[in-house]
Amino acid sequence: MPRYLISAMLIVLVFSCTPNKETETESTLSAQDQRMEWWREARFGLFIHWGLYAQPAGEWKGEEVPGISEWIMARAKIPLAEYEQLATTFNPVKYDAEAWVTLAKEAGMKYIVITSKHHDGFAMFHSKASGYNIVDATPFDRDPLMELAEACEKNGIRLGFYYSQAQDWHEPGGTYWNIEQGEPHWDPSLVREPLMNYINGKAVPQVKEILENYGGLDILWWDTPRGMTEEAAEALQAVASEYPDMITNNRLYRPWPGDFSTPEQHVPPTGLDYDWEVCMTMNTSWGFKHYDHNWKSSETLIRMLVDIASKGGNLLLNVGPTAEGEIPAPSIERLKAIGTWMDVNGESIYGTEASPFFKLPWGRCTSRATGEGTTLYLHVFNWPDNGLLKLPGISTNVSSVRLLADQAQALSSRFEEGDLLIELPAQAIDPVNTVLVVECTGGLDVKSNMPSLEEGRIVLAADFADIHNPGYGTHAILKGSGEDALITNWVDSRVRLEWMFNTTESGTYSVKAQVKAEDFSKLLVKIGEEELEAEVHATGSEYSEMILGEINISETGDLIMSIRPVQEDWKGIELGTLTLEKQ
Ligand code: FHN
Repeated sequence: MPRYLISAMLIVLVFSCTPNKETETESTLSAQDQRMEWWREARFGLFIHWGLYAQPAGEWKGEEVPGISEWIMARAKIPLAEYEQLATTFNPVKYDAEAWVTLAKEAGMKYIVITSKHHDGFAMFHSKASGYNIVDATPFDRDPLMELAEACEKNGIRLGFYYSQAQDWHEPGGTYWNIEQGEPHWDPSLVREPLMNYINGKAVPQVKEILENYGGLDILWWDTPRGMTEEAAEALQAVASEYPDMITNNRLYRPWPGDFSTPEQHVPPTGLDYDWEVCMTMNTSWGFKHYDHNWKSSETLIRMLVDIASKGGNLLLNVGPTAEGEIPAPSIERLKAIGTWMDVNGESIYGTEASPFFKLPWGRCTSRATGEGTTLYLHVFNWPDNGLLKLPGISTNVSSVRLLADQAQALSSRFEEGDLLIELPAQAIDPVNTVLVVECTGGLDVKSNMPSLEEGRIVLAADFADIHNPGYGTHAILKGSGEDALITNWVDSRVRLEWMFNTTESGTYSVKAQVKAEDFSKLLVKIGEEELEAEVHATGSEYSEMILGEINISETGDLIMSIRPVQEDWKGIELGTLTLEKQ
């Protein structure tokens, strides 16, 4: 059963039902579709993590504090009274809301979500419910979120506020990370009170303030429901539901569907059966951390946006402004590079739908229904050496193939053995991602290119793997395509790989793999209920083909093979093509 249905059912159990459930579900769904319309069109937004934590910027009393910078208060176990002192010097005089909004717009973003209150409990807006806010507690005599709301309104950018509804490390009733494990708050001066004191005394009034005073928010972005209760969620939801056009995410409570789900710091390997938005940092920390130089390249970010759009999701890309109120230069550089690409290619992202193809080794596809048929946008990451781009298993009428960046140039195409072959210019227009526009008229039928049994073998190329990377951790990276495709950087033992394939014959199969390993590691290969523990011996700096063992496949049809590290015996490997051979 799809996850959203399970969640929806649980919500119905948790929160009261109406006498006519069916009618309500139908009308709720269509109201949801309506309020989600702009968001589905937008595809790309800016996340801003900005608060007092930008001042220490990852360092406390001369020591670097590991982890994400907005967590410094908890990580360094800073007593309230000391952390509060940050407010007395927080004075972001270089803050320019118009400049931030213009930058987001230039990057091709259509909405902004900013932290109105993060876990440290400090409100970045003028709050009557708590004096611990930027207007009343700092020398900065301005409400930056009011200025941002005005700039967004002026520039036609949608606005959302992030609000940490459960974790509030500053309040006696607020929760913190290990509260559910019974761990005490690190500051004993904070004499604990019931959660509802905080919810009714601060969270509900503040949420009312942000919803009432900032011109009507488009998104309310809840975060970390640690220690939340049904009662607390009900109280907050009662406020949010006064704003039926506003979108909320799924983090109010567990389980809670909201309007969209929020994969964090990783891109799901396939599309999800629910609206979703990946939230992602450009370096590692959400809040500004002055020594976090782990920047993703513009190429990675552009391809990530495309990858997400090709699976039907949105990208909320983060910046962490400084305590002076400036967006760091490396973030600006990347946003501008994305904007340059979006200026030319935005049509292939906004309002598009997921790819109809199973896998495209050379890149990604986004699509759009037209009056006459379908427009396919082919995002070519790897420009083929032979000048021919293969669109596998497609049956349709192609009325034209053009380069999005140079529409005057029509490209020749022909069908061969059920594939569409497109003749490309010798050079890619944009080595990061050149987009082709294929106009299809009439129906569109796509035959899956899922690997299948042919002459006793099933070939599972690395670029056909679904990579399940953890949100926080080292990500495995796919390099190259086709026979040359490799899974590199597979060091985190939580990363697992999956391949879908089809077989018409059950029986015993040997599993062969091209592997590079500097040390001994163990893997668990699984197909259905069958498992194979495989030993990978060091190969040195070269790839070597090795037999991982034999596995029984008891069913036929579409199946999934997964490979995961054996945690205690994992040193990391690189992986090329896998082959299953019928014995
Ligand atoms: O703990 C927070 C973290 O600081 C950051 O705000 C992210 C953004 O999605 N949310 C939480 C972790 O899931």
